[in-house]
Amino acid sequence: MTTVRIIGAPMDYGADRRGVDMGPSAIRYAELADGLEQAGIDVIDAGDLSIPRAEERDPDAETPARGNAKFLREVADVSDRLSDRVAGALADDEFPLVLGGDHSVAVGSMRGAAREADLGAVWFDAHADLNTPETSPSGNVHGMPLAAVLGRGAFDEMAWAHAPRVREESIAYVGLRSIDERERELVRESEVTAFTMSDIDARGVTAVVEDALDVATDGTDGVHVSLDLDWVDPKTAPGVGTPVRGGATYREAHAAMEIVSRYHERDGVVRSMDVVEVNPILDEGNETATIAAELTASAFGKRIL
Ligand code: B3U
Ligand code: MN
Ligand code: MN
Repeated sequence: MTTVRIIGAPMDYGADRRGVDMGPSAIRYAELADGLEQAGIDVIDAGDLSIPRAEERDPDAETPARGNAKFLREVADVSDRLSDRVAGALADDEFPLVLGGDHSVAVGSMRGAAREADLGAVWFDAHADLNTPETSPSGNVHGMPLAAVLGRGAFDEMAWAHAPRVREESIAYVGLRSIDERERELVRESEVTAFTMSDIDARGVTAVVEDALDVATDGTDGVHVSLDLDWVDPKTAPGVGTPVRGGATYREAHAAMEIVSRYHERDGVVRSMDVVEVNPILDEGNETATIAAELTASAFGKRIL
């Protein structure tokens, strides 16, 4: 039986709007553990990493090659500690489930999961998260985690960021619909496979997610699933920092997670997962956290019947 180890990463250094630091609490409150248990999963909650409040820190502290990236020193520290926790869960034969926090937590998740394995990734997101400190229009690291693990731009020099066992060609986006001007070039020129919302419209979510999982499993030892709740349409999941209309419907989102679970049941390929960008301050009645918990249970095999 699979044992999931929940690791909370209440970090909001990577985002402009405060609130995602409350994500882990809100997702737990939405009965994540119950949902997973209903899917036949054993759950261990390892609690939260302790993370100083952003107000107590200096966003512009000097770090080498920081560019305009904010709170880089703090993100680096969390990333190092989180990657140890994720690698520790895997060493104990448990499945690391990281609750964010903003999407920069994925750097720690992926570095931890890629320590002993060649790691692919399926990135459910409205955004490409491929900015570097040089190209980012906002300076927010939550728009950069994929560039970080790939060691692109200034991240090349940063040992806390670069995960050498993650290759571009093993990464697939699902649901893109908001990409910055300079980032568009980066995505086009990269080896990352990009499935946009247009692909979902044209081909249906099932075919797209199967293709994405094929990309991420091909030639790797396992797959990281990164679920940014802004992938889902903001009418359904309003509690996110950077909502973009035209996202996945409630049913499409569940269908996608059910495909993830089927792949996992068949080949045991999914190695780690993070659920990020839930912002309870912007939410309506904890709806987004509830959907996050439900989608996670679907990803672990909870079915209607
Ligand atoms: N691409 C923009 C916006 C953004 C990225 N990820 C989120 N928002 N959540 C940026 O700031 O890099
Ligand atoms: Mn993201
Ligand atoms: Mn996003």
